[in-house]
Amino acid sequence: MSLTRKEAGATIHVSPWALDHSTLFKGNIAQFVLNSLANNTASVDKPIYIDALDSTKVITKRNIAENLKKIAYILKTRYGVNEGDAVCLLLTNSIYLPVLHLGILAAGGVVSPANIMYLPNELHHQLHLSGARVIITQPEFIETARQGAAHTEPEAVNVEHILTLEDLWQQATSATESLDPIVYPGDTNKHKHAYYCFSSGTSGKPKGVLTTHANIISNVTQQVISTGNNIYKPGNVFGAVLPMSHIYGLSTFIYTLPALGNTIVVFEKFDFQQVLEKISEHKISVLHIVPPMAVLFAKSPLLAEYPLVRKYIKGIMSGAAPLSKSLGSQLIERLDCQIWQAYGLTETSPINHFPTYDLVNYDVESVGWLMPGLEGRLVDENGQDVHGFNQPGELWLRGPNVMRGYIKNAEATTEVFSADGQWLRTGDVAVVNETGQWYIVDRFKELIKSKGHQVAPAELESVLLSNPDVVDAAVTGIHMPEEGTELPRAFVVLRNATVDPLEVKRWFDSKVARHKKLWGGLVVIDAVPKSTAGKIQRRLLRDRKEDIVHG
Ligand code: 4UV
Repeated sequence: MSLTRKEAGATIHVSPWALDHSTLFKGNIAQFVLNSLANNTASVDKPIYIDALDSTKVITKRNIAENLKKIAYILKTRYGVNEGDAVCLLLTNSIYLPVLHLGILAAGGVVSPANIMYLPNELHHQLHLSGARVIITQPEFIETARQGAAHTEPEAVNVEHILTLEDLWQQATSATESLDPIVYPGDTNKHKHAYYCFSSGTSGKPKGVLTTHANIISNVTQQVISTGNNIYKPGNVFGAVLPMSHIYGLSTFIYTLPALGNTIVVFEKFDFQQVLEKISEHKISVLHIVPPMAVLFAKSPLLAEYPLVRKYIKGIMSGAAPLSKSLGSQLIERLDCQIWQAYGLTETSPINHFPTYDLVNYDVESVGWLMPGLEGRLVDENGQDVHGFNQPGELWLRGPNVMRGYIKNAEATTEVFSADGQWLRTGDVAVVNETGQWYIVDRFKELIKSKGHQVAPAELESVLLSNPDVVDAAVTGIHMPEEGTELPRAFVVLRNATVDPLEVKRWFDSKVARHKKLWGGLVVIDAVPKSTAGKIQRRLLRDRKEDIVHG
């Protein structure tokens, strides 16, 4: 089967799987999940979510169906959440979070998940763009939520309710009334937003991604088709160690796995030893991880103390950043299980490549094959199409899971799409071989992936420049293969020689969330290298060898 065709002089790569667009569910994703659960042959009392630390706490198929409708009712009638209203979630993982998420969608609301590491000003940025009037959080983040809502820069926001998930859950479970998911007739779900995750795209500060119900229904369907009877099959027990506030955990644990009737053991956070302990207790067979977690599984001596991990774990899916061949091979040897990679973007709701097309010939360094209904194109730095196999180019994508654009940012939306508006420019450099397997080999865009989280250099630069002692600044990601991650490093021009760079670094680290701190250090330079157009030449910075200030 040929996986390429020509179109107006371009080589278009196509998926080996077919997607019949006419079969895509039209409507609300909450209804889609409910229908999928109902059609699943498992008993209504089957646990879908189990609390990793207390297996008496479970959410069954029946609980999801009943409680999401009650949550929708309470949100609409007591908190005024109507169609199109954003609700900000500042929450750690729990078995209740997915039901809340689906309840917001059932009410017609839009979920705006926030990173729990955010400082108030970072939360404010998200509240400002999403326009959320309700924040649902937990006791330890109430103060961050209050301060974020009270910020006035660049503009005041209008948050009317800050409440805890526990409070909402109690109200919902004692309610006698409920609300069926709002119906989106015809093709209208192509315009109805489901959630706003944040991404810096190809450049600039984090932007809210407009993901529609149709986008996410497409991507879940694409995953269901491509997984076939592999990986996402109900006999497996999945461990949710990734945050459900990031698109990877959100999409996998809130939509795809429950829709397929799988059981998910939910960890509040990733604690390596705890995960090792709980794998045998819950007989967890598949984990979704990011590469820094892969380093622990590949190298930590702790693993030897838990021999049952090797018995129970059958497969590990890695994503959100590159997993090197050597790390992948070490995992296979140490865990005696299958290792897969998938490739996704917030802008594509999220998965574009999946490894299940040919698991026998799948190469662990590859991200697999294009998902059903997706088309890819490779374009070089001069805007010329790349032809032939194993030739690098920027990956452009077209398909039903591609976002509509960024909230209140027409300029960035125009920039991230091709001139004809048809293709999303991913900013990633990829190659594809004769078998249709894809490899992500580099990144054109500015993004730094720090432990799986997005970090936008432009955001860190603007914080640095707000310090009067910093005359100019550039931030780039330093690749740390041993740690399976990139780390943000700042290059700064200081006001004069009396300014202490360590002070500047400490000041900076107090202004940003944990994952944005300068873990890669700070370097003092004479001038930031820029192109004639004034663009920072970040690639030139990576190899600078001046003294690095840590601490
Ligand atoms: O927008 P984002 O933070 O989105 C993600 C989503 C990842 C996944 C991966 C597997 C899944 O099953 C899933 O549901 C979601 O990371 O960041 C997008 C950028 O991250 C890099 C690449 O630069 C994207 O533009 N990236 C993501 N996956 C990979 C990757 C990968 N497997 N290999 C290399 N880079």
